[in-house]
Amino acid sequence: LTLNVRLHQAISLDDIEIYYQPILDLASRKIIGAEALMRWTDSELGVVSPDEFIPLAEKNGLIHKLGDIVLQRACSQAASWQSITPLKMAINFSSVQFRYSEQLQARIVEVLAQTGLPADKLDMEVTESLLIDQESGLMTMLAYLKQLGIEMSIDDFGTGYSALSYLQKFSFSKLKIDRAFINKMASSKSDKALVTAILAMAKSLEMKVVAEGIEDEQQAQFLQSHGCEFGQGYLFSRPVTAEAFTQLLMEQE
Ligand code: G
Ligand code: G
Ligand code: NA
Repeated sequence: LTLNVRLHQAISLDDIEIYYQPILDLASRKIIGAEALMRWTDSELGVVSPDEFIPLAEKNGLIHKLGDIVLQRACSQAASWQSITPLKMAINFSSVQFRYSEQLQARIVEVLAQTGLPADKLDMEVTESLLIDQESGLMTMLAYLKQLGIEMSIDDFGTGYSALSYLQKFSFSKLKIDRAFINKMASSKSDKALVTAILAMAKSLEMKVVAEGIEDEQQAQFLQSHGCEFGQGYLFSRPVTAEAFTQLLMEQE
């Protein structure tokens, strides 16, 4: 209950911050994108992880408001970063946000217009759970957003149930390999085999791949040599404030 009340308060006091983690082209090691990640430090509770407050927000409906804050701020930030480098902004969308799919779709179109961010610079990250209880309008909506130029990505790939061919039907053009697999590649032959197989299948279906949670050079090299084009992880940078991210962009130009 406390957390619930504090979260309402955090939203009205504008206490939710957005951090940005660079997404790199593994070959050139240049930043080609950013993932927007919510951060909340409560004056009494301290740092509250999104793993804690997002599931709560999905239950009490605050996810719609939170999602809108991230959408608005991250698109506005990405629009201003275009003058430094043409990066894509990856934003996480909860499956719950798609329950009001018409409003969500309208709001995305509106925010792109307001912020001036080109549609092809927005990357929507959703999880496989979105496709479980697919209502009829979902496929139409995803196809519409894709046709605007928005990239649709599947997050945490490998933890859910989707087949790659199925994702392709739903207009997804990119997948993010869950960091649990990347993390275990060095110690687990089967995880390494799984990652290799995902990369091979993604290639034959012409889907782009981002590996998450890259923490060392060995992982980066292995992934790159097996056809993974993009990467994200502590090896390159942790999620940082907008100011720090701007600095990273300036340094590479
Ligand atoms: O940043 P961190 O690893 O602590 O995030 C934990 C989880 O919270 C991740 O699964 C991430 O996708 C999720 N998360 C972070 N920011 C957002 C957001 O803006 N929207 C949604 N739906 N999930 C988010
Ligand atoms: O589920 P999602 O992909 O949105 O998760 C992103 C989360 O992963 C963020 O909370 C971010 O802080 C975390 N993260 C990003 N890079 C790394 C990494 O290299 N190692 C670990 N352990 N976590 C990472
Ligand atoms: Na994500």
